[in-house]
Amino acid sequence: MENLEIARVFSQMADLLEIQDANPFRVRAYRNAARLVDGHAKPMRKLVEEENDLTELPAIGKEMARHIHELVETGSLSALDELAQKIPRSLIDVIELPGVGPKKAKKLWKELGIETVDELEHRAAAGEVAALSGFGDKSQQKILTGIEQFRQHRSRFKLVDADRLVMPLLEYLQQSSEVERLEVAGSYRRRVETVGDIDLLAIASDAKAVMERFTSYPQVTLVQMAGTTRGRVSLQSGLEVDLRILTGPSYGAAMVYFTGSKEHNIKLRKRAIEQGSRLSEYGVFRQAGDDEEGSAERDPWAGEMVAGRTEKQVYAAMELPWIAPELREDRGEVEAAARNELPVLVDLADMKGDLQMHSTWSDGKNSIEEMVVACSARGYEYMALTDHSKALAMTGGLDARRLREQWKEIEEIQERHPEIRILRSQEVDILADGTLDLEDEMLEELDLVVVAVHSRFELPAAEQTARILAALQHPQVDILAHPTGRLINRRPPFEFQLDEVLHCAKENGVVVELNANPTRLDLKDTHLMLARELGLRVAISTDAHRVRDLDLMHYGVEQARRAWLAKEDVVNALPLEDFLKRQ
Ligand code: DGT
Ligand code: CA
Ligand code: CA
Ligand code: ZN
Repeated sequence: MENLEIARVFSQMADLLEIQDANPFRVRAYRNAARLVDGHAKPMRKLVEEENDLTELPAIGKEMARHIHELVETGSLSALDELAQKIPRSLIDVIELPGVGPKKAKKLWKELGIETVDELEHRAAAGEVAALSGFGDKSQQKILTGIEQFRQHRSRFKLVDADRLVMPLLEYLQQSSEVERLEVAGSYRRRVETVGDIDLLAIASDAKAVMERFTSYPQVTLVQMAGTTRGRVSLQSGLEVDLRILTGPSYGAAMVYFTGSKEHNIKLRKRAIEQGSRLSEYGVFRQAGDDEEGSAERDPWAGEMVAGRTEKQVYAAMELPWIAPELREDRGEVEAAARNELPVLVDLADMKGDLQMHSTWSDGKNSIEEMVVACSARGYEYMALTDHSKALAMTGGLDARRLREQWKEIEEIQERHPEIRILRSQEVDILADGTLDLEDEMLEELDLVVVAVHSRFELPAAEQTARILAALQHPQVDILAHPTGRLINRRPPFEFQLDEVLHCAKENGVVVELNANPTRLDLKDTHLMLARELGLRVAISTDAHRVRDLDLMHYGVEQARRAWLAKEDVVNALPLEDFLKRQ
């Protein structure tokens, strides 16, 4: 069980205890434990394996330590199961809605019998919630808006969280000798920044055995369905997983179908029809008679099957080259494929450097040398150290004096590591008036100037835009970092005119960042497509705050691929020489 899941169990405990009017001290203990576990660098699983004393962790007492052991060893928590006997588990989602909380959830449950978000939506829409004492029209409206947000955000998992939850499940299933092939399709395979659910496809020598193994995965809290070829379960984390068991001759067609997107599939099916064939999750079939539509409804295998085993064959049967999953969004990829004009997408192996990272000089967790060794180990030719500037005092941002001291250290480390070029840089704050948080003479001595907005997100759009435009016009600026400021599922982008900013970046030769941190992914895919159309170049940077964050680069590359970017569009895919000479 992963930290994320353990943390979720703890916060569910806290929610249910709160509804029970349990001792607030106990509730807080669970909340604190949840926060600690979620933020902990090392998996609890490992700590337990290595027989560490968990009570040495802050916020973990004897009871929490026992719980963690139980969760790691059994995948569930008996204390939560006991609580859920008295209080429906589904109330947890209700409690976590904006404008609800434990007290109101309890009232909704006791007085209206509401146990789920769906029921709450129903009853609120019918006006029944406003009639409860302590609620009223306003509060009812707030709940309805909250439910909308819940459906948009909370029900979707960040890709990185999905990765953490899916990997152990795949490993578990693959341990079974009956599994011959197993892959993830859906939005996960398209590397969408958030996923609604997970779609697994498998070929099995014994479908029944594999289905049984799937539904008995220790993290399963609910088996929604378990047929012979399809199963669907909910996991402890709230993630829902579909498993479909397929046959070899249709595997490729099913991969195309279940990878989606739905819009991509619709476009493909239309093309098939135009070519006198039929595409389905079973394969590509040549039309036999004139009564095609009808016969296919009666028999999905009607007509002559011309492809199905591999995706490549399925696309080829429609006279198309294979299309990378990241492109399958019906954003022109089918048309481009038909003209044989698909871009050669940037790949993780193309990346030659990382242009944003922090060290212990500001808010990073590793020393400069540790970061250098790690970048060098990743085969990079260059790296930029971008500790914060002084306006971000809470991060220990550097003023001119400390920056010069840092340069001395960089120089020494550079001598020991000639294999990688360490660029002197800084993540310079764009101040509220659009000026930069570092003196011009210092900016001139930097190898790379990265600028970013970290404050005053609430400025009116016109002011925010003007602020950023002013910064971009500064002659020393090289890169605009995390341009929209959004945090996925947590904070919307601040309000400003992105198109104006992109135009201004183009005019001033400023590169825009694609921050690869999976919570940011900023710019996002559709924005990057705009940037690409304008001929802007993009820097894919991890914004690492510790060595292991450097491995988040692939999330950036995947997002870049979704935006059709080739390596030529990515400035840090350039070899060192070209990077230094770039315009
Ligand atoms: P998600 O789970 O919301 O992140 O997004 P997806 O794309 O994984 O969607 P999901 O899980 O509902 O379905 C997986 C794939 O199955 C989807 O990408 C395309 C295919 N699919 C599902 N429903 C339909 C449909 O009604 N028509 C077509 N053409 N394809 C569908
Ligand atoms: Ca899905
Ligand atoms: Ca699904
Ligand atoms: Zn930043």
